[in-house]
Amino acid sequence: MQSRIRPPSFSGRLHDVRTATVVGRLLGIAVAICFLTGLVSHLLQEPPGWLIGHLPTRPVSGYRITQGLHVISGIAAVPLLLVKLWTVYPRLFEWPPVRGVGHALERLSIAVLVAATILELFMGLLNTVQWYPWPFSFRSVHYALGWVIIGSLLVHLAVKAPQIAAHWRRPRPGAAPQVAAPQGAAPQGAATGADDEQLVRADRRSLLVGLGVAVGTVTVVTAGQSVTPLAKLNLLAPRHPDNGEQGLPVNRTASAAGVDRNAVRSWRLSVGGPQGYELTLEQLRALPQHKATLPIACVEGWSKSAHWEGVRIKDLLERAGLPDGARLRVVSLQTRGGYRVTEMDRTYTRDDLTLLALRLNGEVLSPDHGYPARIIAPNRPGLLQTKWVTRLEVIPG
Ligand SMILES: Nc1nc2c(c(=O)[nH]1)N[C@H]1C(S)=C(S)[C@@H](COP(=O)(O)O)O[C@H]1N2
Ligand SMILES: [Mo]
Repeated sequence: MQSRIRPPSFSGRLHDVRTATVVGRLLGIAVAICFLTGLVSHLLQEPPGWLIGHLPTRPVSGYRITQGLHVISGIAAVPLLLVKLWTVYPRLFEWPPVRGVGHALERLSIAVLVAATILELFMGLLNTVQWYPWPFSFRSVHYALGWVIIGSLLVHLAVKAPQIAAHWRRPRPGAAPQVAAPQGAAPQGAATGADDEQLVRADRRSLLVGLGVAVGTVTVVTAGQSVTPLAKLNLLAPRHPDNGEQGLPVNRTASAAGVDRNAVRSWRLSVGGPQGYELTLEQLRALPQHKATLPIACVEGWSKSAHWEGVRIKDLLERAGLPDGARLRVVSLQTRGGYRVTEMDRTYTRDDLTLLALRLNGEVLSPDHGYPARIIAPNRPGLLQTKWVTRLEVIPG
């Protein structure tokens, strides 16, 4: 019988502080990009009061870039996180597990950070394959977890500041690497002299090269869903921008949205305002038509540019007695599922490029792309590019 519990020992050379720091820094960059681009996405989709009336419509492909980066950095974070966790996992067996209040809080913050990051990446990945098995709102939970991650990451960085600072100082020649293994249990094979230090460096280099290859591979085989020149290499991403009728993927089909054929046949566009009115499709087609080349940039990671033609929202509102545009509620013929009704900021309704599009890439909109009429606006998340539009209501204020 052993008189005391012995922590397991770890023979790997790379459970050291330096490796953890180098990998952690790369992971930190991916997380920071993910967080900031996620924030942009959230603000565009659910603008707080102070932002209403100021949502930017330029650059026109801004959301395509930020959301593309969001999904790319999120996918790259998966191998980075796995390697980071492998580097530091011996610390799970630290003995004694708690050495005081400060230490307990530090461990708790890491537990929260790791759990939230794993959940966040997992949720995000499922979202890119359009799978929402959650009983809760994906977006609000994904957003809240983002703040949990950033908060616990800042605590973690503050605690680790001394080690991070040490990383930037060149080690004395022959100095032993600091080992992140359990207290009191020097890992077998831990480097002790200059030769061993050489070995650790060689090992670390191999690990980082392997990690670089892994990150590069997952990026290159998925980024093509938003980065057109990489489209041919887009082997693993769930969406291919070239698939889908009229040269554009379909997010939700007319039948999935419960768009009723009879409703389409008796379709009218109604526009609110001081001089609100209704138009038939023929009347709408008789109004001045404008062209715009704008992308659909889906929150799920794919994006594709297309040529659109239709009537300016600006012109429709002016005709209704709203020469300065208006904040709009856009109502579609959809009968089930999300995005049936969306809101549009005044900045979009005033913009020359915001169209009620009737044509896509030279053809009349197909039913699945929103026939008879849909919204297309610059720098706007795909899920707000409402299809099957039938009513534009003015939101007062
Ligand atoms: N009415 C309605 N409009 C909608 C949607 C929807 O589900 N219902 N999906 C949105 C989403 S999430 C995207 S990415 C774009 C995709 O447009 P597309 O299917 O024409 O490519 O349409 C948007 N417009
Ligand atoms: Mo979307």
